[in-house]
Amino acid sequence: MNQIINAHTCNSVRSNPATAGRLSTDNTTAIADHSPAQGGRMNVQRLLLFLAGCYLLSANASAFEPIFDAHIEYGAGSLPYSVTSADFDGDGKPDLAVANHSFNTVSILKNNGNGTFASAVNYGVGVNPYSVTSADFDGDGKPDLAVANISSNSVSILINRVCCVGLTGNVDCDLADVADISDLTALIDHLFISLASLCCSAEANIDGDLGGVVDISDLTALIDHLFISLAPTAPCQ
Ligand SMILES: [Ca+2]
Ligand SMILES: [Ca+2]
Ligand SMILES: [Ca+2]
Ligand SMILES: [Ca+2]
Repeated sequence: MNQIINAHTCNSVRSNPATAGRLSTDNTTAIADHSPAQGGRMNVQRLLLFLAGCYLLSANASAFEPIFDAHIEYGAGSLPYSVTSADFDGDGKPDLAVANHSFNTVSILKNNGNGTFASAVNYGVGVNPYSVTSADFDGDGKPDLAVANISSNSVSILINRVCCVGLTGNVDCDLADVADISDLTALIDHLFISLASLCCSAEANIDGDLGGVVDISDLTALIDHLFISLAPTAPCQ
């Protein structure tokens, strides 16, 4: 099959099937010439191959053809100069970070999971942020932020400290996100001994009550998880 298969030749055949008989590498040799003297049977086979190629070309082209809905506006800070995307809260859906030049902030817009985004939450950075990018700078698996500040000649690094991802129980906020005896100790300390504040109260809401209260019920749930039923802890809220 020596004819050129591209959008031009395919469209030519679609718009005028009669041209099929003239398509070939040099557009002069007949492909679908039915004359026995011209080897018509072989040329019909080549025409079928050509049309199959057009079909594949069309299928591949449609797979990459972008079609966008009307735009939706979300508020950020003043003079947003730069935007990047990463899954900042670990729910598997890409979120947005926007550098706001005049507000000296970065806005984080969490992905609702259906193509919409939650309202911006702002974090302070240097003076007149000009661009923002994301990478895991501390190696904990969570994307962090780096912001270039044009007027303070600096880069702001914002380490991502996601509070509770997946299941609860990592009361001591260890980087491996493991629920074990250390978390039981931390919870007992919080509830009965030093009453120290928690690094992430959502991790300690182990029974998953909707109010997010951390109390003896959570201690009971953690003991059950670790020593008795071994049932999974409640999901983070
Ligand atoms: Ca996300
Ligand atoms: Ca990180
Ligand atoms: Ca832990
Ligand atoms: Ca609770």
